[in-house]
Amino acid sequence: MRIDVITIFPDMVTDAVKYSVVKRAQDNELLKIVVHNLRDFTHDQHHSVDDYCYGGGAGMLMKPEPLFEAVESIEHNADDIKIILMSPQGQLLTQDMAKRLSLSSHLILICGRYKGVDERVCQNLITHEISIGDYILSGGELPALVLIEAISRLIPGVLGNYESAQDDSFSDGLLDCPHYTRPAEFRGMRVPEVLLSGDPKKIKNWQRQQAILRTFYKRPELLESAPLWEEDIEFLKKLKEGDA
Ligand code: 4F9
Repeated sequence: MRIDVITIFPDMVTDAVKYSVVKRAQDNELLKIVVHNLRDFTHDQHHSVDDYCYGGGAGMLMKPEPLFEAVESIEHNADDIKIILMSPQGQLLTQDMAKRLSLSSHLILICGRYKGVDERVCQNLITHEISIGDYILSGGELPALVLIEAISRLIPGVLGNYESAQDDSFSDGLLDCPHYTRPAEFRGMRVPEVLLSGDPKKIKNWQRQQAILRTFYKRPELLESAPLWEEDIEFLKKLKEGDA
């Protein structure tokens, strides 16, 4: 997979992709990340990438010419590319979306700054608009890095078998159950006895119920789309009746 990033802060992106799983993906040649400085595609003396808004109002807008030229400078196959603008107006990033994007062969991520980008960029250059949440940031660089990390982990071969197997059991639409490590007792706080029991069936059962319990209290809306077993539904019913 190849990801091109267009930004006015290239160092911010180049530095951040030198760590952890994203670094490993690149080292193993499963992912190639190329960062482009938007100012390299300006032609005026001041290398301006932004300008005032027609119709007035506060704030600057990103100019269309450098963005079009930056995208056009990237060699790509037209039918197999997604040109993505990181924007608070985009579709909300989810694990499912990351999974779908991880199957792509080429992404171009555009990091907006200022008040946004000229509408002609949205209408005629980009193919997707993605948000990482309902809050305002100063620019799309951190959102682009979040997207890169979420996608990198899903590229086949990037995670070891152990890591991805671990992931599978938690990407079942529920929050994870609580985990404990040694010591079995710390300052009077004990690890739940069932985990010390050595009974794998009992432990699995407890972990599943804890995952449902947590999801029920912390993120109840997730239960509506999580695939549940009959025992889960039974347990949930008891929970709702205040019986568990
Ligand atoms: C982009 C916020 C994606 C959330 C870009 C200001 C942004 C953002 N997700 N905010 N520029």
